[in-house]
Amino acid sequence: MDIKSGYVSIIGKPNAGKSTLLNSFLKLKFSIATNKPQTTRKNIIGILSEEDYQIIFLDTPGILEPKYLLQKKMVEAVHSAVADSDVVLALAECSAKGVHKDILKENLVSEVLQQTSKKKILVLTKVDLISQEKVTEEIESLHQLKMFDEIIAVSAQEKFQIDVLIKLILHYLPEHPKYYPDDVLSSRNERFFVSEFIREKIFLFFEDEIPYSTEVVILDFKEREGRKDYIEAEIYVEKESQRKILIGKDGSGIKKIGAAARKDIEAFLEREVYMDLRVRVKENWRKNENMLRTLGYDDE
Ligand SMILES: Nc1nc2c(ncn2[C@@H]2O[C@H](COP(=O)(O)OP(=O)(O)OP(=O)(O)O)[C@@H](O)[C@H]2O)c(=O)[nH]1
Ligand SMILES: [Mg+2]
Repeated sequence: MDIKSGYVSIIGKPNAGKSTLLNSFLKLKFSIATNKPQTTRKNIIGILSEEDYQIIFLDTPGILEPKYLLQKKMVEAVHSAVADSDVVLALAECSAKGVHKDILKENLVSEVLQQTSKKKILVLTKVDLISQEKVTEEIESLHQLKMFDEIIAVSAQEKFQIDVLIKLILHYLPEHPKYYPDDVLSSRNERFFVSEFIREKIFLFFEDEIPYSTEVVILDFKEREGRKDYIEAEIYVEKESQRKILIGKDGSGIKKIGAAARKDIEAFLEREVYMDLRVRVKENWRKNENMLRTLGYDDE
């Protein structure tokens, strides 16, 4: 049997729907997704294996003009994902007003697109928010630009056109044996997913600078005979005032994060866990090269 396999990067502006799209390809809550921009910070590999193909998706951080070292590393992660891929999915989100075409203008995303000779598919996301007529009109005018090999409109939320997009990707993938065994879902380990599920709750429950000043570190994660898995995690913030806000009155904030994260973690791991969660101040971790390296921002 001829097998097709390859790498497909998912890129776009913050909040375009990249992580939600990856989750709908894999039919799993996998990459964290929230209504706040810059939710994703590191490339996330999600592997879709079927009998005759394997697609290795790379979900990337939203591209923005970097203001501090962490954001610079997030943009570097996008460049490395594109360099590693056979096909690039460039996402542009729809809203009631129309398609957000900023990725086609002079900015970092269009730069990435122009620099690469990879096959490019323009994916209009959140098409449930716009009328069919308007989309057809937009697609026609976008075809005139001749920037993309294909253009397709999808809705990850409504599971609309996801299968069609997979077929389109397969058309451009090379014949190649599978890179990973069928049961491998990601190159990231369980610790990584645990920390992401905790970080997602902070993005969901807290506002302003708090989510952006936060990092989650797993200190210990062990399986215990006859007992629940034990997870010890620390949430880093940049200031004492942020630590107080996260902990909340009588610990209500941290309890809420822990309870919600534990639900997702248990669903993902398919087993029960006991979680010990603390908050610690690490001044300026977002701007410190050594800290960021320790936190894994140079990996993958
Ligand atoms: N209506 C609608 N909303 C969607 C759809 N896909 C994603 N969203 C919403 O858009 C928001 C952003 O989604 P994400 O998947 O986190 O976007 P992202 O591009 O990964 O964002 P960053 O990681 O921050 O760059 C979330 O609130 C999603 O629920 C869709 O198909 N329809
Ligand atoms: Mg994301």
